[in-house]
Amino acid sequence: MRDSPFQPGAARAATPEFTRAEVALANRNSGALLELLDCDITPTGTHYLLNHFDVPVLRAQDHVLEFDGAFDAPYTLSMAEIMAQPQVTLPVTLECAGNGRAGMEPRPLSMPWMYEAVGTSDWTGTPLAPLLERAKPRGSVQDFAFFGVDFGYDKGIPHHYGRSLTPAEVAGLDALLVWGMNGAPLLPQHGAPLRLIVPGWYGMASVKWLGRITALETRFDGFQQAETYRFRTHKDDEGRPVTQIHVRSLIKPPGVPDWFSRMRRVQAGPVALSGRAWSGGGVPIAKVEVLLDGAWQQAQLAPPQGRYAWTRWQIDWQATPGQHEIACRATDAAGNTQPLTAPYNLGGFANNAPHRVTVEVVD
Ligand SMILES: Nc1nc2c(c(=O)[nH]1)N[C@H]1C(S)=C(S)[C@@H](COP(=O)(O)O)O[C@H]1N2
Ligand SMILES: [Mo]
Repeated sequence: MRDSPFQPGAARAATPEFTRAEVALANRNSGALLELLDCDITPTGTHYLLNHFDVPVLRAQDHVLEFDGAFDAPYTLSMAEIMAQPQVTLPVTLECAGNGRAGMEPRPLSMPWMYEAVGTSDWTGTPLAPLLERAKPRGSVQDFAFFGVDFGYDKGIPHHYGRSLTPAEVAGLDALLVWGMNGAPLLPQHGAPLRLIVPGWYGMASVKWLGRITALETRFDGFQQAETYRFRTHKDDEGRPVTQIHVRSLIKPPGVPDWFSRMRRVQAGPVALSGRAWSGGGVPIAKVEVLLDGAWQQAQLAPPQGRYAWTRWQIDWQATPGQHEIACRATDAAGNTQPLTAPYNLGGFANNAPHRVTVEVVD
């Protein structure tokens, strides 16, 4: 394994591709380590992060969740009262809607995710719906708005991070109020002491540092709901809201990496390739295909890990010397397949084009 297929100092181009602001965002918002895709549950400290503003440090003993607005019985709950509710633990794959953004042309300027904005955790909490019911929402309610404690500016607009769900969406989703992650209390950067988890939807719906739920008799028009997280093709396009996760898959990169280029060195011969595939809305994965030596070949799927969690796939490859590009693409049970090029949108959302990995196979 000592012969190097990589040139010393090759590919260290000085041309800046990403702006300083994008690199600064990438330093704050870490992504998954693809070599850990073998783990059914992403080790907690390696779960991706997406924090729009600053991480608030909140004490569970002081934190409360307020229900206000168009409820007939508005109330406030302490963390102790929330944690005394019926408890469930659910494995859920969370993915940022911006995953794949850096691969869109032209690249929208925001967090420059390539492939790594995804992870699976065992989330512990209590169902949201019964606690909303207890506050007696009026029949006229159109939206429930969920507000984080975090506050900042985007495009000049000051706001608490806030997202909404309609009463029909709440009824159809298994949303949880969550205080635990992988058997431990939530970490500050993942929303401690309380967050929402909306299984099957992109991560933006899973509001962290949840402090207030407001029932509205109009549609919620907060920045993170109405201004962003929409599929828009031009500036004046009203767009469609980003909701469920689109089908996607990743490869655990085989062999060993080159530090700078991340290209892989693989020994010729049989190679066991594996990875993960997932879709949104609780729809199972039906098929994963892997591009090997120019042909898409069907991988084997492991049994599903849960309705909202990713599925492991594997395939054997006879690697022959030379440079190869391998790729994978999944199809879900609703018949959605990853497109070779995802449709462009201004926000760079839901780019689920196949994951491609370049490998140098050596004898
Ligand atoms: N309050 C609050 N909630 C938030 C965010 C945020 O910035 N503030 N980011 C959202 C986005 S865009 C994503 S992808 C997920 C990321 O959750 P994680 O950092 O725990 O992986 O949290 C969501 N919830
Ligand atoms: Mo996100």
